[in-house]
Amino acid sequence: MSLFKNKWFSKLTGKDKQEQAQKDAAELAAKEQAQKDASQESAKEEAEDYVFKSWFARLGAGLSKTSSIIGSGITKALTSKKLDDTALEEIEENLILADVGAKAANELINDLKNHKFEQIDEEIVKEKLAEIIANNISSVSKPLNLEYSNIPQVILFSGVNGAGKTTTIAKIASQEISKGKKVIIAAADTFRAAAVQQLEIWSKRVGADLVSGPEGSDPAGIAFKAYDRAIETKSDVLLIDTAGRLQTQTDLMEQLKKIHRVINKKNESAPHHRILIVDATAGQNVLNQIIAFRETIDINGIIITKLDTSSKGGIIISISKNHEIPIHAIGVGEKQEDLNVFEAEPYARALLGLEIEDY
Ligand SMILES: Nc1nc2c(ncn2[C@@H]2O[C@H](COP(=O)(O)OP(=O)(O)O)[C@@H](O)[C@H]2O)c(=O)[nH]1
Ligand SMILES: [Mg+2]
Repeated sequence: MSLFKNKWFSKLTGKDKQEQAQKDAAELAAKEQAQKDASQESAKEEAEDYVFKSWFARLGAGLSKTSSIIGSGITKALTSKKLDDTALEEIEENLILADVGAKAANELINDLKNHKFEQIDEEIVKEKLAEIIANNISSVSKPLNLEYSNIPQVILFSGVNGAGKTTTIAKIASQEISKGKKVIIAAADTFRAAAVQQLEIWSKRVGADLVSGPEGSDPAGIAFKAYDRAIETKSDVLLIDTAGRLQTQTDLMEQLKKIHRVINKKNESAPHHRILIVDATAGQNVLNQIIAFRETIDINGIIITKLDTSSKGGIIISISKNHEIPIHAIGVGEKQEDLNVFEAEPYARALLGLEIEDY
């Protein structure tokens, strides 16, 4: 009995040891995993920091053509270290040159005039003007907010030829896919065969599913087919590319309306986003484009491209003064990472050639 008991006890202790060893091993594994998670997390944070830092750098560089007009205008206007009427007029003229628009430029200058400066120097005036500009445009700065649900979020893109629709769609598709979302692109620009080919290359590169049709086929039919495919494949986002058109081409505007109608019949809240892509180099013409596309498909968002090739970067201020339409994003180059959310303060600082701080 005692032998048996002993044996039993020794067995029990052996089991205890085994359990203890297992427990230790599990604790060690958990600790290692936690360390791994922490280092992955910090690597992710570093990568995010890098993206943001490099975005601010790209934003500053992208707007340099515009900031060299506005910024150097201020430097020149303040050589006498006085912010008198002549200096204010000179600053105003440069704002207009950068396509801020006469009315908006006048309002900004009035705000600047009403500010009591304790000391006048170039840096202080630029800082103040950046603050005034940021306050003026902050209400239109709204990132694209996609509400993922069991039905796809549909975004209809419009804009004149060459504005940057296809490139912007590819950039958005890539950003959504990297978030783990399933994306379908409808190549409803059947006007030119090259347009479909361009999207084929892009969608392969970013990993999106593409619905297209032969050259000259009905764009609304493609949008219709793409919507069904998005439902079947339980996709999160459907991006519809359309043919570039001038706002004055009524038949093409009718075609755009038809795409809108077809999607809206499928789901009355779709297309959830109707985004107009505008090219910053078009300057004040952009304002007429907004009016025309607003009438046609009631656009509810704007993306501005090519700020890097334009000295008319002030156009965003003009847009925000004339239209209460959210500006979702801005493009400062052709690469994927050159499209980012539009934020008032970094933009205003970049416009004046000021340092953009990390925050
Ligand atoms: N520099 C620069 N080029 C851009 C930007 N966005 C688009 N592009 C270029 O503009 C051209 C027309 O773009 P695309 O997307 O085909 O315009 P779409 O006709 O509206 O579809 C292409 O060469 C793009 O690479 C941008 O933000 N900066
Ligand atoms: Mg295109």
